[in-house]
Amino acid sequence: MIKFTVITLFPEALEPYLSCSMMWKAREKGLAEFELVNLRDFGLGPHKSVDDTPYGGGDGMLLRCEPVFAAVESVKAGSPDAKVILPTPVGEIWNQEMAKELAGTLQISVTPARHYIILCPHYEGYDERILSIVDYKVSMGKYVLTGGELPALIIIDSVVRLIPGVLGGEQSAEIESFSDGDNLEYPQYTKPYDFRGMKVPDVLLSGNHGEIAKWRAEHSGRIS
Ligand code: 6GU
Repeated sequence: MIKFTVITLFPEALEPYLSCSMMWKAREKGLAEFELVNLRDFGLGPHKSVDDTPYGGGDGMLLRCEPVFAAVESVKAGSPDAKVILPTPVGEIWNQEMAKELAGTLQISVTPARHYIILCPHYEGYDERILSIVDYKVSMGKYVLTGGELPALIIIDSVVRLIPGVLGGEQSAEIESFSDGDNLEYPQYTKPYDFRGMKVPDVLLSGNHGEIAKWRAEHSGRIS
């Protein structure tokens, strides 16, 4: 069982994705648990404020420390070993190895944490002191998003699909064979054989497993 707690100002943005397809199945099978915590609940004063202007001036608002620390501490109270992930465009660029590390499926992995807290920044950024409670800073690539919600879903999806039993047996075995090591992925086809004149490569219909494997190796691309 792996658990993700997402601390966010927009839990309603995450809920639908976590309630369908493989994420839902992972939940149903008891392999993954998702919890959404509304950062607003930890806001200050009658307006439940979570942000303020930057010292030194500048545009925009920054997430302030108090609500973020209070939210993380409330989750950690029941789960002291949970690790905190901060999606930020200045983090390490997320990749398959990192997904495996979190899933605990790396060969050389230390005992994986079973509970991850994803802290979604919003507005123009966050008070730097928030980093003192963060274990991993991760970026989804070299572009800027408005908040950490989409990155949180990407992290969760890429980790949960690696948990044994989440994908169907046949599918997972196949994915295993090309998500390891060199991350090879080859072109695939299903029926019909001829779609608007575009035909399936004949080798795939040959029944010759050696030739098929060779063709796939020759036509593989790298994920990364
Ligand atoms: Cl993790 N956050 C934001 N706000 N923008 C991003 C990102 C993360 N990764 C790429 N762009």
